[in-house]
Amino acid sequence: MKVLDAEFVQGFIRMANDGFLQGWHERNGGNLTYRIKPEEVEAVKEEFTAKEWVSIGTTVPTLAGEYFLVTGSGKYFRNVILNPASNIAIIEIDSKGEQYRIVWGLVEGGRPTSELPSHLMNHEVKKAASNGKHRVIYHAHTTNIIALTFVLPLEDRVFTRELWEMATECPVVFPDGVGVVGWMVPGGREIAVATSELMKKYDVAIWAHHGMFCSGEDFDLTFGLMHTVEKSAEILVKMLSIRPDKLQTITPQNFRDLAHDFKVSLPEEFLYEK
Ligand code: 2HA
Ligand code: ZN
Repeated sequence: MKVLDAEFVQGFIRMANDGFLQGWHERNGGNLTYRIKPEEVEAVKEEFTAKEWVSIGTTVPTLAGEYFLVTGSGKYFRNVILNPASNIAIIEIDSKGEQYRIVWGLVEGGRPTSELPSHLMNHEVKKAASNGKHRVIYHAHTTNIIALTFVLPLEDRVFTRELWEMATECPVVFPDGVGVVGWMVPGGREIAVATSELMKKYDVAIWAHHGMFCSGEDFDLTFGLMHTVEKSAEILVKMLSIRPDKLQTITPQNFRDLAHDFKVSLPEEFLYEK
């Protein structure tokens, strides 16, 4: 089968375009990676031609031998749907988890996303934490979440609680909460380590004054998670723009009742009295 005919490639392209249409990918902002299933690699590998090995910049031993579909560094999400073979690539990880090589795509040249260290370290953590189920890592420049990082304390418990309060579905969609890292230089190992540390506990990590990372099992769940968190942030921005306080809200006991009926467990650390 041709790479571009494969369902996982079509799903990846659609997600990139959906993210662009949301306004989360100005210029070359954001990046997306998918850990390809062995049977999906098998189905398309006749089209692979391997390029040279390149250092990842960090070590991901538990991803040795895995293949990823990734967006390209400096490439624009809005162009992915028009010309996927020039804007995305399939990469293979070496047997030690230290290097990658391009086996398909980026036909006009280029490298995988500048955030490859963060993506791969997140994949390592989520692969282990989900028994291999999580396959998608998504980074986007979500406007309202970024705005909130200028006015809310950069604490997991504050972001989680405020986002939960803005829409009843939120605690059901992200019951583990969200993590936050303070401003850091993007692209390197340091921010990758900080993000993957948060990913041990959460499926969502917020980068102050920059954007968000989400992890999930498939494209629908991961896009849906990003969309839900950002929608909640939008409501909070609107609410704060109307007046700084709330006349009424969802209370800690309301959350406990919701958790009971929807059979999710909501950590008490987020249900503090204000
Ligand atoms: O330009 O989003 O964080 C890609 C990015 C870097
Ligand atoms: Zn970014």
